Amino acid sequence: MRAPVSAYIGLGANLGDARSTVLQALKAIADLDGLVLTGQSSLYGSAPIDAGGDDYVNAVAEVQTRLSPHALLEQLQSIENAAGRARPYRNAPRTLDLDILLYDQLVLNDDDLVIPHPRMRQRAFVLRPLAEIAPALVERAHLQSVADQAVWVL
Ligand code: PH2
Ligand code: MG
Ligand code: MG
Repeated sequence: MRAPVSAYIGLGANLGDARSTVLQALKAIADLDGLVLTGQSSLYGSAPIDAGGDDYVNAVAEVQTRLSPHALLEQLQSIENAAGRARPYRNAPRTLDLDILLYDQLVLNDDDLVIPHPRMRQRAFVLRPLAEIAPALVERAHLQSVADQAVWVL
């Protein structure tokens, strides 16, 4: 079996009771086989970026996992689907979005999975919660470059 590695998951929701969906998703992640939830950020409110709809609730989780990146993605998608996730168009308001941000030191460019998450360094709603739980992984210059994006601790 593969040795456990650290991975970081971005959580987001802006449809329905977003705060409770994100909290439930953190529990569902913790309950997955093949990983241990080792950290979770505060919940953050954020204005939608490149998207419409209501303000988002965002958070970042840290896991130690033996799942492969694709196996982890599959588990996260099943949690999204259980939360009623629909995909009518790109960046549509969503009941739950779970994105793999980082997986150990891996750089992956598959059709269905790109790691590190390609837009994470331009998004304060990822960098702020990630910096809360893993400050060494977030460069000050990146945080400064997204300082104009509205993100607040809930
Ligand atoms: N997710 C997006 C697009 N825009 N904006 C905020 N504030 N939070 C998100 O989680 C988010 C977004 C696509 O996944
Ligand atoms: Mg996303
Ligand atoms: Mg996604």
